[in-house]
Order: sequence, then structure tokens, then C-alpha cells
Amino acid sequence: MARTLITSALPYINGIKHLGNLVGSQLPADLYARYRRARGDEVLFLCATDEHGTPAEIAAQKAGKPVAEYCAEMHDIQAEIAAGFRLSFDHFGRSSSEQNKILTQHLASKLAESGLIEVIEETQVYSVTDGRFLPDRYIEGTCPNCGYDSARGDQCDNCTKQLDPTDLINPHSTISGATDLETRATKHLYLKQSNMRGALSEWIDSKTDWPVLTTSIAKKWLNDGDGLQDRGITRDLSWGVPVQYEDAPWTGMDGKVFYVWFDAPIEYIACGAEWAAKQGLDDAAWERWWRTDKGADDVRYVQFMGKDNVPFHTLSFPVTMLGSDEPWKMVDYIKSFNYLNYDGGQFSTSRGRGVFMDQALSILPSDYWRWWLLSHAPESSDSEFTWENFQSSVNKDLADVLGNFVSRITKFCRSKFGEEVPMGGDYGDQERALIADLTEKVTDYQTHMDAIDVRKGANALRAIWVAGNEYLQSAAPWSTFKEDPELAAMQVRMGLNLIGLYARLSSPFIPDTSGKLHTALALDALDWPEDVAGCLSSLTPGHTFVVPDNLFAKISDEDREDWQEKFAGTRS
Ligand code: B3M
Ligand code: ZN
Repeated sequence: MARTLITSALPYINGIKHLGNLVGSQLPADLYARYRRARGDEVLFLCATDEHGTPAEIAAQKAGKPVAEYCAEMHDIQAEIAAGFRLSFDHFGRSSSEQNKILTQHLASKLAESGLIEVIEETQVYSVTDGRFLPDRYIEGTCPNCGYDSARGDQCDNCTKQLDPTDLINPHSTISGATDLETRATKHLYLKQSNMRGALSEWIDSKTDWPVLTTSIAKKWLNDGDGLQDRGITRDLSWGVPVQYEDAPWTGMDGKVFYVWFDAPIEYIACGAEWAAKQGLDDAAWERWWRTDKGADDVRYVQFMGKDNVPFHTLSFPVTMLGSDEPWKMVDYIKSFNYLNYDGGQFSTSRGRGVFMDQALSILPSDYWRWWLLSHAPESSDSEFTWENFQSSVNKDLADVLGNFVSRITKFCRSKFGEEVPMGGDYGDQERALIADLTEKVTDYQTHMDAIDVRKGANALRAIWVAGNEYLQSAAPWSTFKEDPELAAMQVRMGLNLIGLYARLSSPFIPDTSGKLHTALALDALDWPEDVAGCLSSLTPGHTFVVPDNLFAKISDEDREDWQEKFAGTRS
């Protein structure tokens, strides 16, 4: 049995994510996990909240709660919303877990043994007005690389260059706006990434099948020279994985924690350990996914993330893995995404612009969102959410094509033959042609899903729905019934079988709808239609079903206008 390990970039803890975040990692990862499971793979699908770092501390402060309590609450909220979107994680963990602490400290020791960690005495930005050292993200200024004037101390959002706060031109504190920044002496650990250039470049060069977006970002930072600068991996914070642990190969680092981008990707692995522990399984259960010396060599590992996360997954994290000199399972394929924009601008968490995950679920069921987001995934370029486009996709693809098909055929059958598959004769030429066409279309769909071409997969699925509609349109059992009820019965039998096919094929995209169809048609299982012809004959005369409730409600112009106004930017 093929084994597929899937991770989604870890959503940061400091708030509910918007739809742009969702479509950039968690949702396509779920699509792929569901697809691989449906094809019979053994899948381990992991995600977690990314909980350390300053933004968590500041958000907790704002909420007036101790940071640990804040994170625990936000974790539960994010987990609940993820469940609302039917994200089928095998485990949704926390980077603040004990497992991650142990593994992060272990890997730091290993890196030190490999000579990849250096203790450096350095100066750091201190804000006199704020009375504290300023973490990277709380310093903004002009990017020395591209001139963007709101570059953060750790990374420029405009050109994606990883930065150090001291690189910024005209820096200021984003806490107070203060410009009275000083540099003061302190000690930090540095990861000597540059020592790993050869190994990294060999590893990246071996990934000839990666998407262009991933490879171009990886190579840009690898070859650019300073993408692989040695980087500080410790910070002056109290919330995080302590640097001064028992048997640590350094001293004098009390009060410091590891940089959030050092421990966050390690949580991918620790999350596997959390998953095993939760079920009372031993270490071997997660190690067979994560250690190539313990069975993970036949695992295919796929990561999903937004493009701004690519440098951390192609450079820094691989340095940790390769540099540890331990047999960790390395990623086989990195699927990265461009940005989703919102109605003529950007989604903005700070200005509450756009639709956030909780809000989306409060107005429409998750399948509506899943379908639109996945069928418009920002793969080859940035894409844009507009309410007009959302309305038209939902109304056309889901309501007119799929919903209407199901409703017409089941209601017609009920009125003429009752709620069971009618007898009729054998499939004729038209049905044989349909089966041949659908066999090809299903192969096409699988090809795109295998390649994780999300939009192409959605288009192929839509084409399968459309083909059924066209068949029904031209077979027109409601007309043939008058002259030849036997013929109509056979056509209806095909129609009902098409619903069974759709329930199976659509499950990765719209799992709730698939489930409803599964129940309405009383299918034995939602197994994948490896044999389309067989699947289309599997519901036989006499099999009973019930007419499902209307699957999709159309979005009215009025709703669309209300929502457009409501989400223009009000959330504080
Ligand atoms: N938490 C995403 C972000 O905040 C970040 C991903 C971590 S993946 C290990 O941009
Ligand atoms: Zn820049």
C-alpha cells in the first residue's frame, strides 16, 4: 500500500485565518489527503498551530490573558473552525507541545555536534521608549533590497527577502512607532547555514519535478548568496522553547527561547509524535513516517504552503534536517501557492478586510467555499475573490450543474417509478458512448489530481458533471417516458448511477455533499471508481434511495450585495 505523508503550513496562533490563508495551504492539503485516501493510500495528514514568537505574546497581551492560556483557547477555536471546513487532519497539534520542545532541543544539540551552531556576542535593537529589546517583526523600515517602505525586521513582504532588523533603512518600532532605537549587546545562537550550501544545493537540484513557483524561490535564495547567510535562531522572549535546557552544549542563555521559525517546522515531526501519543501508540508508530531507518523510506512526503513560506522550507528547515546527521524523512514535493486577493485589494487581517474562516462558515456551508476556493486556487499567478465570481461559480457549477442534475433525476424517478432504481432494458449506444467519454474524463481528472494541479482537477471534475447533464438533456427520459417507459427507466437508471459516480469523485472537493449523496442513494461505500463502467452499473434495479434535500441554494443578488458590504473592512 502506498504511503503518503502530508503537512500543511502551520497557521499562526494569533487570530482566525482568512480565506486567502486557507486556500494557500490547509485546504489544498486536505483536498490531496482526501484524494490519496480515496485512492487507497495510507495517509498521515498533519497540521498544528504555530504558537511561539512575539505576535503570540502581543496578541495575548491585547486579549488580557496569559500567553499559554491565550494559545490554548485560540488553538481550540482554530481546531473547531478547521473541523467546520472539514479539514481531515489525522492530528491538529500545537508547536508548544512537550514533544516539540524535546525534539527542538534535541535537534539543536545535534546541530551543535555537527559544528553548525555558533554562539555569537552581538548587538540587538532595543527600544528606549518601549523599554525592551524589539523582536524582528516589531521593527519596520525600508527594505534594503527593493525599497518597500513597510518591510518587517525578519522578511520583506514585497520581495520576500529574509532580513535582519539591522538591515532596515529608517527603522521604527511598530509597538509605539518610536524611532529612538538603540543597539545593545547580548548573546545568541547562529545556525551556520552557509556550511550546508553544497548539500542543500545538491538536494534542491535533485528535485526536478517540483512546481516552478517552489523551485524558482528556492534557487533564488540559494544562489543569491545571502539567502544562506548564517541566521540567529534565538530570541529574548519568555514564550517558546527554552535555549538553556539540561545538557545544552552552551551556557549563559537563560531567558532566551528558540526563534519561532526554528521550532515551527520541527513541529511537523513532533505533531506525528503527538498523534501517536494521543492514541496510546508507541514511538515506532510515528517513526515509520518520519525516520528513514525505521520504515519511512517508502513514504512520499508532500508539503503545502504559501509562497512566502517557501524559503523556510527549502533552506532553513532542510539545513536543520540534513545538518542533524540523523535519518529524517525529507520532503519529496513542495506544493506552493501565490496569493489570493480580495475584491480589488488584499485580504487584511489588521483591517478586517475580506472573509475570515469563521465568518465564511456563518453565512454558507463549507462545500460552497471549498469549491470556489479550490477551483480558483492561486497556482500559476495570484487570483482574486470577487463576490460576483463567487456567486456565479456557486450558482452555475454547484446549483445548476450538479444540484439540478441530482434533483431532476431523483424527483423524476420518484414520480414515475418510485424511490428505487427502475428495471428497464440494457444500456444502448448513447450510454456506451457516455461511459467511454467519462472513462477518459476520469483518467484526466486523476492525472491532474495526481500532479496536485488543483484548478485543473476542479475543471476536470466539473467537465464530468457537465457530461452527465448533457446526457440527461439529450436522453430526456421525461419525453421518452410517454412513448417508451422501458427506455426511460434505463435512462433513469443511468442517471442514478451517475449520481453514485459523482458522489465518489467529488468527495475530495465537496465532502459534505458527497456524504449526502452517499446517504440518499444508500451506497455501500464511497470507494473510488477505478472502473467507471462497473461503477455506472453498480446500482441495480430494485435498489432503493431517497430524494435528497436540495443540495445547493443559489446566491441571490441581494445576498451578494449585503456580503460585499459587510466584509469590506470592519473587523477590528
Ligand atoms: N506560521 C505561516 C505564517 O505565519 C507560518 C507557517 C509555519 S510552517 C512551519 O506566515
Ligand atoms: Zn523588499
